[in-house]
Amino acid sequence: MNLLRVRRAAVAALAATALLGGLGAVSASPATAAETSGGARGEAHRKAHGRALSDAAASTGRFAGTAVAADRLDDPTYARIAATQFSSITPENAMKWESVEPERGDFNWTDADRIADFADANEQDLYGHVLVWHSQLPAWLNEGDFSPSDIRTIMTDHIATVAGRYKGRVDRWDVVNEAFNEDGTFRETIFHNAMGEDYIAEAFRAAHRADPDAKLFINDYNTDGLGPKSDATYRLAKKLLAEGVPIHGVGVQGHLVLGQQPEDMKANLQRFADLGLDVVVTELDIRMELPVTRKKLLRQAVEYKAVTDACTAVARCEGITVWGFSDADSWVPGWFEGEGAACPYDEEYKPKPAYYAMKLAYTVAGWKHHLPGRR
Ligand code: 9MR
Repeated sequence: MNLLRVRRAAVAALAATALLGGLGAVSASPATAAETSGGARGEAHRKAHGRALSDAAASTGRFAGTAVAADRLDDPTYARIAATQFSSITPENAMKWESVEPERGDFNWTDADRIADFADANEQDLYGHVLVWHSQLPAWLNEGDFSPSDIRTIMTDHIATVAGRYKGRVDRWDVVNEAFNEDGTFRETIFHNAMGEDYIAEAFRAAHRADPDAKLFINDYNTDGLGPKSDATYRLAKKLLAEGVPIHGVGVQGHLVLGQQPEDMKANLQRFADLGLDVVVTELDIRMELPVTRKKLLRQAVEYKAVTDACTAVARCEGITVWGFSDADSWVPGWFEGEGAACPYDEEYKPKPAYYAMKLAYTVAGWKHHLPGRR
C-alpha cells in the first residue's frame, strides 16, 4: 500500500468518525468570514477548510448543483458562492414558461440567458428547468380558449423554441414536471386534458428533436422514497423506455421536512437506475419549524448526509442540486408559514452544518474508491 493510500485511508477514517460521532467535529468547524468573501481570503479559507462542495462531489464523479435566481447574481457574495461551490446550475424560475413567454409570441430571454452565460463562464453544467409543467404558465395559455390540437402544437412549439435556443448548452432538461397526483393518478393539467398521458411521450420526443445531446428527465416531488407517486413514475418510465421514447433520467426533487426523511431513498433511486436511467436529486432542501436551534441544525446535517449517502450509493445518481444554497433566498418561508432554514448556507451566507455534512459525505465516498478490498 503506498503512502498516499495510507494517508487517504486515515483521513477517510477520521472523517467517518467525525460524522458518526454525532457531527461534533462538523458543527465545530468554523464558518469563517473567508467563506463568504472572494480573493485571498477565499483562498485562505480553502487552505484551512479544504475544497469546494463541487470538488468533494467530483471526487465521486458527481456534480454539486444549485438553483440560481437571475436577479441575485448582482450580489457578489451570492455570485461567488454559486460560481465556486457548485458545478451545476439550475435556473430557479428564469426558464419557466411564464418567464420566457409572458405574452404569446413575445419572448423575454434576459434572465435565462444570464444564467446560461453564468454557467458557461464558470464551466458549470446547465440543468434546464422546465419545459412542461402545470404551474407558472402564462395567463394567455391558462386562460386562452384552445382546442386539444392547438394545445399539442403550442406545447411542442414551446419545447422546440426553448430547448432549441439553448441547444448544445443544456446538459439536462426537466422535460415534464410534477405529472402525478399523490395517489399516483395523472394530474389533470391543460396538457393532460388535451392529450391524455400521451402528452408526456410527445414532450420528450419534441425535446429530443430540439436538443439531441441533452439528457431528458421527468421530475417530481414526494417521489424521493418508495410510495404510490414514485411507483407511478416508475411504471411510466418503464413504459416510455419500452416504447422507445427518449427519456434518460428521473429527478426526485427532495423537498424534505426535518424529521420525516424517507428511509428508502436509496432503494427508490436504485430501481430507476436498474431500468437504465440516470437519477438526480434535483431540488434538495430540508425545512424545519422556526426558530432554528443547534439541535435542529445538527439533525438537518445528518439528513443532508443521508441524502448524499443515498446518491453516492447508487452508481447512476449523477448528483444533487440544492434548491437555493442560502436560507436568505429560499422559497420555503414564502410558502410554509413558520418554516424555513432549509438550505446548506444560512441567511448570512455562512455554511451550516448541513453544508459540511454533505461535503464530508462526498469526501468519504470519494475516498472509498481508493481503499483496498471490496467496493
Ligand atoms: O423556487 C421557486 C419559487 O421561486 C417559485 O415562486 C415557485 C412557483 O411555483 O416555484 C419554485 O420552484 C419550484 C420548482 O420550479 C418545481 N418544484 C417545486 C419548487 C418549489 O415550489
